[in-house]
Formats: sequence, structure tokens, C-alpha cells
Amino acid sequence: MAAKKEIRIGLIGTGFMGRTHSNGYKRVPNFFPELEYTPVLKAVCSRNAEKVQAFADQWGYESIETDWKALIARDDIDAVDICTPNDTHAEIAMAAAAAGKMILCEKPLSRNLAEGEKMVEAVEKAGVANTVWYNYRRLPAVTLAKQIVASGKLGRIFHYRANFLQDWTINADVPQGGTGTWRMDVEAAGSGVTGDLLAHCIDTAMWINGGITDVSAVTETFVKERMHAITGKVQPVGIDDACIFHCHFENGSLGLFESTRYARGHKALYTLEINGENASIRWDLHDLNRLEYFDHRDESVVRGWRSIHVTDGDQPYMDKWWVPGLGIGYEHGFVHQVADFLKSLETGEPCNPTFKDALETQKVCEAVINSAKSKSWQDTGVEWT
Ligand code: SOE
Repeated sequence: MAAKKEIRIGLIGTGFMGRTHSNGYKRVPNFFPELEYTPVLKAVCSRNAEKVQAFADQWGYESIETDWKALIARDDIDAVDICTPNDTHAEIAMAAAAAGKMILCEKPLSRNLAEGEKMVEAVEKAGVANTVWYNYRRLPAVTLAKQIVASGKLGRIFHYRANFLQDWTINADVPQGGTGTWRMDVEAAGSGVTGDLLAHCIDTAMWINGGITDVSAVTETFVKERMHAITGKVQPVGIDDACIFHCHFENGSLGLFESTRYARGHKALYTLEINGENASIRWDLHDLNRLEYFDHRDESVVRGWRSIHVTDGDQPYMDKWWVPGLGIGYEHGFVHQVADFLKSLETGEPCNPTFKDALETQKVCEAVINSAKSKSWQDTGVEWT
């Protein structure tokens, strides 16, 4: 077998996403042995030397850095993976692009559109491979949903509906800012559920159903003040705790989206449903290997919702895993993204969503926040190809 070409990874950030991405890099060589490229866990970076060393030992990184600029300056790093809070994405990505590194950036691309635009400009000017980790696209049932819609089985699409519900911030004692709770701080995160959770739903929606042209949104911040974990002061909360918006898609269908961190009992309930003139599909993250499908053209005596267990080798990604009937999990979306990224280096095709694609999601997020503030419909300016 020909020797593999190495892609030497420099990971920045050792939180939840640092772990999911590292797991992706580690699994790929075993399950995608045909790829020309293989990831090498060269260095991991985080500010605390002791903690980052423990992370390196646990995940098998060869070395550590405590300053991301030092990591980017290294000649033995080919690709920089950004897993740090949103307020650092732009600075790190622009420096990495200037240094000629490939970039894999955790979602959302940026805190806002202006930052995102600079990031897109930077990677395009540098001509470096880039991708954004919108991981749910690469769960087999979601990829299958995309393929079914693209095949035309649903006919004309009327409705796209998505929810992303959580309940972890109901307690007013949850602080804002700092490790683990930076998502609560508007300075670090850019927005609340809109950028953190609805961004996933928007990315999947536009991928499957095309561009979102205009939006009308309401947001709410239920707990108005929280202590800041870094300053220790009680400060106004600037993020949206909940957001509901409706919209038009370019194809004439209507969209309805809801996200909140105040839905008691829901930890990460991402659901989507698409209704077309002939057929409908729906999916639920809590039962992620299943895609439900209803086809009105079925003979009436057997017509009904089919529950498709997406575990067959003919279905997306499933030839890589076990045998039909045996499902996979949340973490596999990240494994698939690593594999697709490496494959894109072989083919020269972009690994979607690229920074440019993710900027379109950013445009919708920005229009949603502006709509809620101005209590008016907002055009998104999305250019979806
Ligand atoms: C927030 O709790 C969060 O971890 C998001 O940041 C992720 O993107 C989402 O996939 C799960 O929930």
C-alpha cells in the first residue's frame, strides 16, 4: 500500500469540541483506510500547561503549546483546528490563513457578519483549504434526507420546520462568561441560541432546501442579569435565551424555526420536518439513526409513516461501519467530516460547508437578530448556490 500523505493537525482549544474533533481524527484511519491522506495529531494548544498536557496525553497529541500564535508559527503544522470560543475565531483564522495553514473552524463561523466576511476574505486570499464544523449534516439520516429531497421524491416543497431545544440555563445562578459558560456572554458568543443552536438548523435547512431570503423573528432574554464569571459582577445579559423566526426560502416554501435553552426536559432536541406535495420527511436527534418518511403515492391501504432505520450499507456513510441494523452515534458526524475533509484534499473539491457557505448562515443569523430588534421583516442577502 502506498504511504499515506500526512496532514499534521494543530488543535486549539481543549473543551467539548476539542474532544469531538480529536475523536474524529483518531477514528478516521481505521474506518476510512482508502483515503490518501491521514491526520497526525501534532500539537494541541490551550492556556493552562498542565491541563493541555493532560489532554495531549489522553488523546495522543505529540506536543503542546500554550500560545496559539506559537502553534500557528510552527512549520510542522499543516492544518489549524479552531475549537475556542467564538470571539477568538476571526483573529486565529486570519492569522492561520496568513501563515498558509488549512483551517477547520468550529461553528458558528463568527460572532457576526462583519467578522465572518473578513475570515472568508482571508482564506480566499490565501487559497487555503477550509471548512466549518456543522456536524449534523454528516449524520447518515440527515444526509439521506438531503438526498431524498434532491431526488425530487417530495415534489414541490411547502414547509421546512426545525427546533433545537435545551434547558441548561433556566437557573439564574448559571453565570455568564468564563470557561464552560462563555456561551452566555454576548461578548464571547456574539449571540445566544441564534448563533449557537439555530445556526445548526439554518445550515442544515439551506443545505437541504436552498437559500433563506427573508426572516421575521422574536427573541427573549428571560433572565436579564447574571454574574460574570471573570469580573465577578452582576451584569446585564446580552444574549437571546430563546428565538423563534419564520421565513421564506428561495424555492417558495415557508420555514419555521424555534430554539430555546428554557425548554425544561429537553437537553439537545434537534428536530426537523419537511413537507412536500408528494411526501414528507422528519428527523429527531434523539433517535438519530431513523428517518421518517411518508409518501402519499403509496397504495392507500398501506400508506403511512415509514420508519427508515438508516443503517444499511447503501445509505450514506454506513458502508464504513458495522453491519445493517447496527446504528452509530453523535460522534460519528465529526468522524465523517474529517474523512470528507481529507477526501476533499484528494479531489481538490471544497469540503462543505466552507467559510463561504457558513457566511450565508451567518447572514441569516444576523437578519434574525436585526429582525427581532427592529420588530420588522429583514432580507438576508443570502446567495445560495
Ligand atoms: C450548546 O450546549 C451546544 O453544545 C452547541 O454549542 C453545539 O453546537 C450543539 O451541537 C450542542 O449544544
